[in-house]
Amino acid sequence: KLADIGLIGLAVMGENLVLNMESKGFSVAVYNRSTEKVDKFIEGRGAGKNIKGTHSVKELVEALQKPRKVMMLVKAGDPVDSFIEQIIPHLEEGDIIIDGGNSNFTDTIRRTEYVESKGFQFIGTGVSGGEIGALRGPSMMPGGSKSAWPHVKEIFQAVSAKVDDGMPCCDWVGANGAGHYVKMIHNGIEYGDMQIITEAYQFMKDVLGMSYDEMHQTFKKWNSEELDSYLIEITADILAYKDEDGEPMVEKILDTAGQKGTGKWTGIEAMHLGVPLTLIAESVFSRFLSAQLELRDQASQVFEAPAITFDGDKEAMLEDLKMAVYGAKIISYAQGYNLLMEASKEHDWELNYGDIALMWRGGCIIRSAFLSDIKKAFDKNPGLPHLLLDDFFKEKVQKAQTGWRKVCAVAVTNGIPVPSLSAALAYFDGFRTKRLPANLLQAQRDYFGAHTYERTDKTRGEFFHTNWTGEGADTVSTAYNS
Ligand code: 2AM
Repeated sequence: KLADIGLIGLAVMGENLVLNMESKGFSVAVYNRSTEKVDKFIEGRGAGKNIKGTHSVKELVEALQKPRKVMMLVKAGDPVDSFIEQIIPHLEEGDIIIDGGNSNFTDTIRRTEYVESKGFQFIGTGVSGGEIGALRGPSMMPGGSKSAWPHVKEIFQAVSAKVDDGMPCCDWVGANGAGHYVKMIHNGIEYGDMQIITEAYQFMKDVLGMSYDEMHQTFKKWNSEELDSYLIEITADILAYKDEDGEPMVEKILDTAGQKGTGKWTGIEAMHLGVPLTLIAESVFSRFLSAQLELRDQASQVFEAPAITFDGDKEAMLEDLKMAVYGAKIISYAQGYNLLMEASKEHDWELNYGDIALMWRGGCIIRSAFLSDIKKAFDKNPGLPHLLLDDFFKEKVQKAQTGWRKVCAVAVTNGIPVPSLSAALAYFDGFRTKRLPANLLQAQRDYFGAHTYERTDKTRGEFFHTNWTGEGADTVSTAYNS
């Protein structure tokens, strides 16, 4: 009997996804470049299950029901292109190649076009949730050849995480690279969420002088309130974890953050599309700063930190801190959605923002109760131009700002860095300010480069130049903008 789907790439994500598919009643054929891993899997975790091991791409493809679905979970980059070349000669019209790796969306756009040009279909899908997610139900974000979706929908939605009344955290995202784009934004938001939490941790530890047990209790409490989320939950767990000598494990870990680049991609995308994605960008930069260990070590010997002067009400400050985290989180998602909206226009994806919130609601690293509120906001108004203009979030940010401002002020006074909490607040203040000082900026540009400006008392699109010094010519700058 032919298998329902084929999977290439038996690293831990691949293995777990295969076991997940099989547990939902699908038969799976598997292949891996190093074929000994196929045998090991079939004899080990895959033993006695409806899983067929194969030892070549040809054998894999021939083991599948038509239209064939060949899914790759291999290292992003060249290996994906190499497998596409190996798979194509064995396909027939209507067959589908699926890339479930962490590919850059621009590669997915290119591959969709390429595979379609050969007469086949391509899906690039984000898969989030780590190893456990892959096994128990990940969040899945598929995009690519739309005509392929009806053929994989049943399998994808069966294996994906479910929330509330059984809603799958997987739906069609959009054409070509849309799925991997949404996965990229997910990862950027994940960087932001993690950074905000670490800033709260440092504030608790260094300003409020809290013990690890107290911090554990606080995050546990937060996880039962509006911040209820996977990342807050694991933070509570982590802070309670003691090393063999009884010391908090976290204290033993070197403070230099790693990254695989998806947060960086999100930041670069924001630059490309001109979107103020300040919180995620700060989070990426904060990781870079953490990685400059030696420079920081030198600087810490050169500069004295201000003495911590906080002597207020700790409990009240903790409520303020929660509001700071909550307010910044709203800003981060608002900025992320702002980028999604611009990308949707740029690439004609017609993204469904409520569905995206639902896909992130369970299974993935940023899963949280909060995402239900985002889903509600877009269900209420699918054309909502910005999350902060939704009544629910507007009210929440209004309420959060008092405590949030206090936290930033106390942090600044005490010399504790809160780059993301404060960048988000600065964004909020800029966003709600009717008149920004960009009028002066335009004047400067016109002064030194005759770049012209628009006037408050004339219609938009009419440009003016002032001869500021009396020495410049009347010629204005056009294409050449220095
Ligand atoms: P391997 O077991 O043969 O190394 C995650 O690393 C998955 O991607 C593994 O299944 C791994 O196969 C595969 N992979 C990594 N680099 C690859 C390459 N250059 N060509 C084919 N598969 C690769």
